[in-house]
Amino acid sequence: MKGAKIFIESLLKEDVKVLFGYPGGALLPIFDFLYDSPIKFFLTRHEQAAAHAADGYARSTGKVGVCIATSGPGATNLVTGIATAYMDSVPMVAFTGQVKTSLIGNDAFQEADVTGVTRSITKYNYLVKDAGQLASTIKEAFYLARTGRPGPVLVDIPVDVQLQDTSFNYPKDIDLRSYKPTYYGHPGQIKKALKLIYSSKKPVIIAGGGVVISGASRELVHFAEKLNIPVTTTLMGLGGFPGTHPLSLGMPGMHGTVYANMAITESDLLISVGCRFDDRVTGRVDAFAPEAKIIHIDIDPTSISKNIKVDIPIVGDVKNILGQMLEEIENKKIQNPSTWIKRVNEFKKSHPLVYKKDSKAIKPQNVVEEFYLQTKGKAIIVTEVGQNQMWAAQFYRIDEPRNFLSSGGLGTMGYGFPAAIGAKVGNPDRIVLNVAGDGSIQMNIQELATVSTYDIGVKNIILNNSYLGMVRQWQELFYKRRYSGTPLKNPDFVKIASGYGVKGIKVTKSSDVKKAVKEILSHKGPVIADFVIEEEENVFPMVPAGEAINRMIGGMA
Ligand SMILES: Cc1ncc(C[n+]2csc(CCOP(=O)(O)OP(=O)(O)O)c2C)c(N)n1
Repeated sequence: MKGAKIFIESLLKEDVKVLFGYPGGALLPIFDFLYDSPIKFFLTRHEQAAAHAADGYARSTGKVGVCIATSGPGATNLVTGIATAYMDSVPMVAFTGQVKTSLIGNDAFQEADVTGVTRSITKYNYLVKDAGQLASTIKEAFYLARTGRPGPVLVDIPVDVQLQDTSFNYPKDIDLRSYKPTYYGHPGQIKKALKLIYSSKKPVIIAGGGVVISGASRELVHFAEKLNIPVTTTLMGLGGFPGTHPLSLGMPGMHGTVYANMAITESDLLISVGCRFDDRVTGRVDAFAPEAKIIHIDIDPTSISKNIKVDIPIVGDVKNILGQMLEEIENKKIQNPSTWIKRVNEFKKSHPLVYKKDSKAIKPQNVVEEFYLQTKGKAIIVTEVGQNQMWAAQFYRIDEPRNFLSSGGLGTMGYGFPAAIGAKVGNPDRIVLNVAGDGSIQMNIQELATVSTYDIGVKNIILNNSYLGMVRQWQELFYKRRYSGTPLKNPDFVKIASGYGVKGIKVTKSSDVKKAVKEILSHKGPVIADFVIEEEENVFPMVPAGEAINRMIGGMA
């Protein structure tokens, strides 16, 4: 069997149904076999978009996302998408074509050392030099991508390897001696942690992306309810604990809720579940949870005490560990910290998320709220990066895991639209909204061609403030309103949509928001909606960079 055919057969063995990518000379043999394979291929209009689409597919379905690009510029165009997936622990396998093995290192036409380039942004990467190694390499790549702390794996396949004949044997099992993730928590550590929990008076759970990835939401709800502990969910953890649950504190950190940040600051015990203490969450590290002992549950031992020093680490899969803890506490009497819950609820009441309503100018928060109401909180929300991302996180309350997709770690503008394409392909019956800024949407706006070609009903909600809003906000607050490099002269988005054969709609008055949202949601196909919003609206509350998280500005009722 030819290497190219082995590639297709191996993907089928991995149950790959969809592939996002872009062809080129170094991939011709593979694309020839793809032509009549059952794998559905989606041609994006830029390789970066193929990587983000695979990422959105993976985050929304829990399956491994797969993308492919040709050698040289095709491969380097994938880099931002791979780095985005790496930072957010997304299971993805990226394939790249490579020049002939005999030409590698010769500065051949369209040659790039893609394994070198992606070494620090992949969980692992391979250059396959012999077709005899292809099947086992693909098996390993998928295994590595989805197990342990998931992440992107890249497989670089020279064109002559794709043409080489060999026999096809797809390995059944895998045994990597140097890769043995820990899945269950150490019983001694669990006992110690529970002892600390029983004696705490002001505990807070901080739930991160690990809860979503490991599918631990139900366990987390049981755990929090049983012990009556409030839960704050990071941007990556949104939906890992229901946003509408009475114990939910919303998001912590830079644009988190006042009550989440106050609860963390006053707490005597912080239980981190699959959260890696990103600096956007902690603010000034020495003032973060200053009174608290910290329990840190994480599958990745290198995350432990990396940003925040912890007292009790428990390494393993958070779903298993919460399960282990729930078994242990089964019949124990738990002290009910009702005074603490009362205090937290007072914070919630006195400092809700607010914004100034306006009868004329459209408020971005109101647009998000209106979508929340009309979709009954059931949409998959994808975001771009900037203010749009924060307004989506604050005002669309997410109750289910895998329903909020956002580039948290890398903060990649241009992520949202293609990731929404991947999410819609993986969940064709769901409403998929991409909450976007007028800057971000233009980073991958060419994907209108993709949604038009395959009729992928993604709704792009542009919160159009004619600025690179989040940067402008910092310039307003910390650089004397000197708007350097942030004003945007935008195109007519409705005309652009129409050029691609996509429905476009422009909304300029706040009184039209409700009707417009209804119109957008009732259209089956893709939409680009241009909401012209208050230009200098800010995201509040805000913790200035490097400040303690209880030193918030703005947004107080
Ligand atoms: C690829 C990339 N380039 C630059 C940035 C820095 N950055 C962060 S937010 C932002 C502004 C985003 O503007 P827009 O998409 O219009 O969204 P808004 O903040 O106005 O909602 C910029 C430039 C980034 N995150 N990603």
